[in-house]
Amino acid sequence: MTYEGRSKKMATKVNERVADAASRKNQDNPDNPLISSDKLKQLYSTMLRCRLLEERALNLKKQARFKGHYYSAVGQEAVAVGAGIDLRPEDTVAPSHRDFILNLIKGVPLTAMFSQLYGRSTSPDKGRSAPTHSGYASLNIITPASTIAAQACIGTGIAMVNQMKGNDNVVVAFHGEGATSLGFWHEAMNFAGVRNLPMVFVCQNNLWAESVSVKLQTKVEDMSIKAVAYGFPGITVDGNDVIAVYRVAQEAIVRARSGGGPTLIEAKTYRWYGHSEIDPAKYRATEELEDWKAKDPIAAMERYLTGKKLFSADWKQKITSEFQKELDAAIEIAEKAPPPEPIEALDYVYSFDVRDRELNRKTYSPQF
Ligand SMILES: Cc1ncc(C[n+]2csc(CCOP(=O)(O)OP(=O)(O)O)c2C)c(N)n1
Repeated sequence: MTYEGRSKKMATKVNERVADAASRKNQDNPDNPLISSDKLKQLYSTMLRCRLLEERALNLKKQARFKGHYYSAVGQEAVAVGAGIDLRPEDTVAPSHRDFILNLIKGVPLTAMFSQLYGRSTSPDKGRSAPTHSGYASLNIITPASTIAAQACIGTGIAMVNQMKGNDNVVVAFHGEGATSLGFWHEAMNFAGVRNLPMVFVCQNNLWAESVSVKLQTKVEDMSIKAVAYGFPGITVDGNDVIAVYRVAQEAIVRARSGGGPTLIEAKTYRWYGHSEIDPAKYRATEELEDWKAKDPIAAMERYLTGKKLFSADWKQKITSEFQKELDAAIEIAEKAPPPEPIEALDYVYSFDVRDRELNRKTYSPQF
């Protein structure tokens, strides 16, 4: 069988299982296969809160209220929400630079998130990885590194630890399609496949890696096909359909938890803004952006919920105004918090002896 044929067969198998599961009626709500009304509403409200957070953070950056860059995920919210919403605190998220909202989804307090953006002493890592390279140890969110795809490798190490300990925790690694062109990513995929690790790779294919089109990065149309080389399922899903992402991710997570090994999910989506706040994204056509804006995952879910009589403008307004107040409060705390003391930069880096040397470089004389 050809390479494409094998991959399609694998993807079809996964599709069949998803369809099977979907056809079983949800006992809580027989009108909605698998997903309860509460879950549907939670998927929507979480996407909305992610959008509000992203827009606010980007605007603060544009006003130069904090330093560094901001990599907005506006337009892509359905992927992080669909794949991340039901993760347990013990599950690990291995994020990339565009995944700040995963912190919100996994339950990191907003005060910690904004303190991180502002690099304040109140941030979990005392400003070391500001602004968006934001991790949170107690909820098992690895701090992203700038090095693309690096976190996928670190994620495999954590998945291996989970496997050795015999627990049922999973690791979900998020990255862009650009990451799939890097050696790190292939090493992580290979290792996860060989060891049958409890892991899910979520590739957010937004068509651009900075200014490089996906067509200049890889000859394959679907990134999911790359899983074939590593012997585990790959599946492509509409990344602007939060229900589709949720179903596919649930299936992959359940399989990983129960010893069935890794899955690669490719979610096709789009970032509305430039790579970071300084990028006007002139390399892409206006029509392309407009086409994708018409596929806004949040508006699509509003239409879906309206059809199910689960949506009202008042409800949306209530979520919006309550969350804006929470954002105001967290931003105020971050803005008022002091920066870390310069000397704290040496904590966790140098032992105390070496610290003395570093602090007194001009006068230091070694003691023998
Ligand atoms: C190893 C490495 N190469 C290049 C860069 C510079 N860089 C930062 S983000 C980025 C684009 C990544 O694209 P993708 O993985 O598709 O994620 P997206 O930004 O689209 O979310 C690049 C090339 C880097 N940080 N690390």
